[in-house]
Amino acid sequence: MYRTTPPVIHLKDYRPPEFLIDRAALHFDLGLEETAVHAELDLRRNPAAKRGDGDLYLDGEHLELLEVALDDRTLPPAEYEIREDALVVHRVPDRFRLRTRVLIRPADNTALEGLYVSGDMLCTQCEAEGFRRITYFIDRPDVMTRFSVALAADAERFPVLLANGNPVGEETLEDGRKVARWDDPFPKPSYLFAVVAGDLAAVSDRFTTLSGREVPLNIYVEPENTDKCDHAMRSLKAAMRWDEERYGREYDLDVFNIVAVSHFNMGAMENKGLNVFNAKYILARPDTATDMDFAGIEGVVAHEYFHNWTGNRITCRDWFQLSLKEGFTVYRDQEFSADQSSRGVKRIEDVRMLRARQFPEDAGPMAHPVRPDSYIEINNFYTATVYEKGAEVVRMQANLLGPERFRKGTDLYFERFDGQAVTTEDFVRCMEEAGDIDLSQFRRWYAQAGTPVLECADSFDAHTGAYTLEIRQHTPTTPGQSTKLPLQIPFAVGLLDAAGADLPVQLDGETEAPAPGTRMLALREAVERFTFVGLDAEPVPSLLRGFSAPVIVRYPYTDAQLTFLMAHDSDGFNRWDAAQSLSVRLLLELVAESDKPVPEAYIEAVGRALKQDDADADQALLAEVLTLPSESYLGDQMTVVDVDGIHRAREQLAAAIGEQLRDALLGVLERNQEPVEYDLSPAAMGRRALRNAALGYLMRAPTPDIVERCRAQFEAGHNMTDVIAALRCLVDADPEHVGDAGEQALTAFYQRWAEDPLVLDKWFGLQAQSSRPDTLERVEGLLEHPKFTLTNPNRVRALIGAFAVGNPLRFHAVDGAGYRFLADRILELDPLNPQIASRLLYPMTRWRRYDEIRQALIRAQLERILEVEGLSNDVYEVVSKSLGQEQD
Ligand code: B3K
Ligand code: ZN
Repeated sequence: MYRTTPPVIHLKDYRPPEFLIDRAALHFDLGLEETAVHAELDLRRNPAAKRGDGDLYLDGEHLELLEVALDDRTLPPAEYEIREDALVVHRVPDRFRLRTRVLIRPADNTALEGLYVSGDMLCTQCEAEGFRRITYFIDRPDVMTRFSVALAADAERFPVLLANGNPVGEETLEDGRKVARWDDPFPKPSYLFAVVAGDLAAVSDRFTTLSGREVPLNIYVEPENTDKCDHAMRSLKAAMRWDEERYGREYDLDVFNIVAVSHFNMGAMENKGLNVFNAKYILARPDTATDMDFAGIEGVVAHEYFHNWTGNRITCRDWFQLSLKEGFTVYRDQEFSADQSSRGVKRIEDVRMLRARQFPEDAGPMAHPVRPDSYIEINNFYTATVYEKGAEVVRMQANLLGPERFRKGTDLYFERFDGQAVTTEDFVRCMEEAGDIDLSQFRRWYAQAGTPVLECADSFDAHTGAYTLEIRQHTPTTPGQSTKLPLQIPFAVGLLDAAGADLPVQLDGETEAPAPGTRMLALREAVERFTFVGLDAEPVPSLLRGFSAPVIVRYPYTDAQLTFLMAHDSDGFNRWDAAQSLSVRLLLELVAESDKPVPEAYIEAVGRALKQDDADADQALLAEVLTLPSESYLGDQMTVVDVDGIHRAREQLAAAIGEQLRDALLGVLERNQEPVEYDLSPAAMGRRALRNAALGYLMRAPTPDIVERCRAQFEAGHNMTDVIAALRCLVDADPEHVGDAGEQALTAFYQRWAEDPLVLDKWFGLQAQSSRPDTLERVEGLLEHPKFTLTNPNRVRALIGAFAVGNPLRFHAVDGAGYRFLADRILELDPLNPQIASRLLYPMTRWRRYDEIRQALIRAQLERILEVEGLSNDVYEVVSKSLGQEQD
C-alpha cells in the first residue's frame, strides 16, 4: 500500500526559534463540550536566530480559529493561512502583539493531550506537544514565556479553577459564572502549562521553606477520596525538605497544588506549581493500596516535585535533551526513596527494573541513545532508556565525582542555567568543571545506544600472589548505529578470601595496600588488564559491585562460587545478584532438560537464606533474594525464548522450594505475622514482602492447611498487600488443590471494591495475569464487562497491558490468539488514544526473540497493523521500526 511516511525529526537539524514569546495572557471560557480560548501573545524576533521568510509559524492542532488580530487589527484571511497543524501569519513585524480566539472541544478529546475531560472535571496534559491543542503557539521547550491565565466557568460545576503559578484573584460575574486569575512569575515552556476545573475537595497542609516562607500545599481530589491523600502529602513534604537539604533547592511559588485525575496517559506531570497526577500515584489507604503502591506514590510525588528545579526552572532546549530533566530527576527520586527506606533494597528494585525494561529496549528495534538522534513521534521516547538508563548515566557521574564535588557540580548547574532551556552537554560540562575531571569519553554514554557487555577472565599466579583480571567491553550494534566505541565505565570490584572476607585490592606497582574493600576501576579501552598483588591464594572476584554501571557482566562463575558470594559478599547488591545468577542458571538448565531434578545444593542455599530471617535481618532484602527471576527476564537470557519451557521450569522450581522447605517457610509465616496495628515502616513492609514470598512458595505445593491460611489472610482483609498476595495465590492455584476458592475470592473482591476504580484495576489485572489455560477467553469476556472501557488508560493497562506484558505464557500461546487479540485492541485504540495504543505494542516489538512459528505470527500482526490507513504517527513509528523498515 502506498503511504506518505511521516517526517523524521533530527537533532542535527536543531535551529533556535525565529520568534520568542515573552508574555502570554490567556482567557478560557471553560465548558466540557466547548471551550473558547483567547490568547494575547507578545512576540518578537529572536536576535539569536536566522531570519526566515518573514512569516510567523504557530503550532496548532484540532483548533477552530475564530479570529486573529495583529496589534489590534483583525487580520483578513489573505494575511494568514490555516494549515492542519499550524497557523501561518504572513509578513509580520519584528515585535508585535498577536491575539487569537479559538474553540476547542474537550469532551471529544480521547487522546488525553491538551484540554480534556476526566470524570466531571476538565484538565490538561501538555508535555510533550499538547499545548498546540489548546491554542496557537510556538510549542517547543526553548520558547519560555511568562503566562497569566483567567479561567471563567460555571461556578456550580467548576467551583475549583486552577492554573500555574500564584492565584491573583477571583470574582463572580453577573451571569453567575466565576473567574479565577492566575499568574506565573517564572517564564516557562508551553509544555508545563496546566489548567484544572472541577468540583474538587482539597486536602491541605503547609510547608515552611529553608528561608522561612510558608507555602500552602493542596491535594485536590474528587470529594470521596479525601481520606486517601495522607501518604502523598507526607511524601511531598519529605521531598521538599530533602531537596533543600541535599541540593539546596527551595520551592519558589506562593502555593503548591496537586490534582489527582482518573484518566491519565502516564504517571504524573510536573506542570509549574500545579502537578497533575494519575490518581494511582496519589490515592492510597492501607486497605486499598499495596506496599508497592505506597512506594510508587512516594517516588512519583517526589519525582514531580523535584522537576520544579530539574525540568522547570532549568528545562530542555529540545526534546532530544529529554533525559536532561528525566534522567537527572529519576536519579534524584531514586536517591530520595533510598533515603526514606532501605538503600540496598531500593538499588535492587531499580536494577531489576532496568534489566527488565531498559536492557530489552536497548537490544530491540526501538533502541536509541539516552540522547536520541531522531524521532518521528516524541511521545514514543519517554522510555526506560531516557529515564532509567539516563538516571544511571547521572549516577555514574555522581559516583565519579563523589558527593562533595557532585554537589558543587549541581550547584553550578542550577546557578548557571536557571531560567534557561539547555542540553545534556551543558549538564556534563558543569560536572566536568566542578569535578575537575575530563568527561570527554564519558559523553559517549549519551550518544551511543546498546548495553555494553563486559567479558571478564582471570588468572592467578600462586608463586607471585598476583591475580590478573582481564575485561573486554563491547556494545552490540543497534539500529542505525553499527560502530560502537569503548565507553568509560566505572567498574567496582572486590576480592574475597576463602572465608568470605574482603581482601585489600592492591594494584601492581602500588607500594601500600589499601584497606580491604571495594575498589573502583576505570575502564576506558576495549580491553583492560588489571593485576592485583599481595594475595596468598586465588580470590573470588565480586564484580560490578552496587551495579556501578548499566552493563552486562560475564564471568564464568562456578555454582559454588555463586553460592559463596550469595552467602558472604560484603556488597548487598552482589549478594542478591549472585542469588539471581544462580537461579537463572538453574532455571535455564531446567528449561533445557525437563526431567532434571532440582539439585539439593540449590534448595540448601535457599534454606540457608531463609535461616537468616531473624530479629536483626533485613526482611525486605531477604524477600528480594527469595524472588525468582521473572519469566520475561529468563526469556531475555535465552537465544530463542522458550515460552512454555520457562513457565514449566519456574513452576517446577517454585514447587520444589515450597515442598522441600515447607517447615522453614512456615517458620517465616509464624515469625512475620502481621501485627494488629498496621504499619508502613520499611521494616513492616519488609516483613509483609517476606511473608508473602513464603506464602507464594507454600501455595505452589498446597496442603489444605496452607490453603486455609491463604484464604484466611484474604478474608481477614487486614491490608491490600496481604489481600492481593493471597488472592493471587488462590487465583493461580490449581482448582484441584483449592476447589473454587479462587473464583469465590474474585467474586468477593469484586463485590467489595466494584466502586473503587484503582482497586478494581487490580481485579482486572490479576485475571489477565493468571496462568490458567482459559485466561485469554476470560480477558476477552472482561472486555465486555460493564466496568471495562477503552477510554481509561489505567483500565486498558490493567486488562490488556497486564495480559500482553505480564503474562508471557498465555500471550505467546503458539496458536497466535494472543497476538491477534492485542493487534485488534491496538487498532481499536489508535484512533482514540495513540499514545496508549503505541505503548501496547511493546511486547510485539520483540518478535525476533521467538521461534519461527511465533515470529511469523507476530510479524503478520505487525504487518496487518501497518496496512491500516490513517494510523497515528505513534503506532506507525513503532511498527515500522519493529519490522526493520528504514526511516529517514
Ligand atoms: N514529564 C512527564 C511525562 C510526560 C509524558 C508525555 N508523553 C512525567 C514525568 O516524567 O515526570
Ligand atoms: Zn519526569
